[in-house]
Amino acid sequence: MSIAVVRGAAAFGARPAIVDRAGTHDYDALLAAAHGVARALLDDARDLAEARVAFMVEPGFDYVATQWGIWLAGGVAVPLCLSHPEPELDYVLQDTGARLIVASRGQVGRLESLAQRADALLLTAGARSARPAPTAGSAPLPDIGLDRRAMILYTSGTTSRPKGVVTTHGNLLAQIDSLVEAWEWSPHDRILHVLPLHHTHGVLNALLCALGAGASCEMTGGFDAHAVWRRFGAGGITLFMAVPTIYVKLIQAWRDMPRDEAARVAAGCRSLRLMVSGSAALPVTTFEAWRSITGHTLLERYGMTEIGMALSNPLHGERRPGTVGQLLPGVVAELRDEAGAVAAPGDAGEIHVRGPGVFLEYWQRPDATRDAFRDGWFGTGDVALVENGYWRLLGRNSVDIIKTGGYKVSALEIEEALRAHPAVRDCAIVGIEDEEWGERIVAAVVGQGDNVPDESELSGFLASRLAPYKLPRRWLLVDELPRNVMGKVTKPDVKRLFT
Ligand code: MLC
Ligand code: AMP
Repeated sequence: MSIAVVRGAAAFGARPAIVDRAGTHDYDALLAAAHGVARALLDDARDLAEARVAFMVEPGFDYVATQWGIWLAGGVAVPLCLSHPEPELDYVLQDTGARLIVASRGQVGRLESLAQRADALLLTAGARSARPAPTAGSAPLPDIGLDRRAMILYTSGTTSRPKGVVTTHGNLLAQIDSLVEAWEWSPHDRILHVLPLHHTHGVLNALLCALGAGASCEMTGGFDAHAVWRRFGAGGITLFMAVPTIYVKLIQAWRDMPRDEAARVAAGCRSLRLMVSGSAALPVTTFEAWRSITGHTLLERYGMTEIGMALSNPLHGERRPGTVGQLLPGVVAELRDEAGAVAAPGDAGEIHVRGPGVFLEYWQRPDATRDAFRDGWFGTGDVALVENGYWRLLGRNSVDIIKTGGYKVSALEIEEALRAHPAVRDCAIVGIEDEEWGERIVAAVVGQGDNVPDESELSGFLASRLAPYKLPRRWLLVDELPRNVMGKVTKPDVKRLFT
């Protein structure tokens, strides 16, 4: 899909594709707008030939028209995060070398100086969507093979700066096909989409699967607990996907509602056929509370930007809380011990994955790409075991990766940013367990000389450099960081400072 989604869309013609604040848009309108975007991007060129095109557009029709337009023109789509401060956006623009940027009217102002610095052409989204569909006389759009690069999503990891995960059209097609089959997507589905559109959960699972199946995707803004409940209450939604934090927030909001309203919105959930949780561990208490409120048994699944989705509880059959089910169609995975040998049945090991959905490379990081694979198998860094046929995640093998609100954050990236503050001699960032956020980011800081860092000063300093979801939520000033005999900071001891 990817480009295959775009090619397949003509068959869905007048069916509703996107519902956003401006109204309902059918597949024909989406295709016409995407062609307009492609022509504008191509200008006189025949093929963007995998040029990276960064775009910053709010969820809705223009976002999708831009994404599809980039693909039709032969470009690589690089969605920018709406909440990123300038330095993070600048990093992505520099790293991808994007010379074309598309921004919605509301975002153009933020991107002007960045585009200048990147020597990139800045186009306005939406302005082009009113253009007529291609006429018979216009040059044909390029023919895009499935082995071509399609998208770069930035993901934090064990390096201090985020890496660009490159997927081909073929990778995306495999990832989408797998989920459309497993979760039985159909043109009769209508998903309520509340996730950010710079990560795989929102882009692939919720948006592209819907459009690949000819279903409708409602995107009327980001996440707002009351708006979601109101929408459930109005009926007509068949699918919902979210991270555990969203379910926790929905449960909190539901408990605070007047009882008659609570009963009404919960009853509205009857129109849904599937509610999915993923991106972080779903607490069993949340699984149970959700079932008692809505009657729905959440389907928990496991995936990663680099591989798409790999494991899922069944659509039909028992969904076992605390597990991520079984292998999805087309996915091959095995558990390996620390020495790289396949783990004995019943033993824990690191999940290794292969298959057509596995990404191509980290953008311009051949060493990182090489290190991530062992004999063609991608090492996820997640440790699991198989228990009575169901896979159970046990944790990650890096303490420097934090999952907060479903976002993956690198402790090393925050530490590096914080050490640039003149009042900080040293620091350690860890994630501590949290009912609402999964993990909450906290910081232990050693001051420089007589300079005692002030918490709000440090927060402000980081906020101008890092995304809001990467900011520490608690601060502790310490004389020294706990270290082992080798002098290395011991993160488990840092965590204990906060309990
Ligand atoms: C925000 N806040 C946090 C926080 N994020 N506090 C602690 N920890 C965090 N991580 C605080 C803010 O400072 C603010 O506080 C208040 O919460 C509301 O902020 P917000 O930004 O308005 O929050 P909200 O919109 O409610 O965001 C929560 C969320 C969001 C869950 C909707 O985090 C989100 O969209 N998460 C999804 C991420 C995602 O898509 N991950 C998928 C990655 S792909 P105050 O005091 O100002 O009120 C992947 C692969 C796979 O993982 O398997 O899917
Ligand atoms: P990302 O790099 O943002 O794509 O996040 C991928 C990571 O999210 C995986 O490596 C896991 O650590 C985590 N993850 C995804 N789904 C689940 C789940 N159901 N339970 C626990 N962790 C999950």
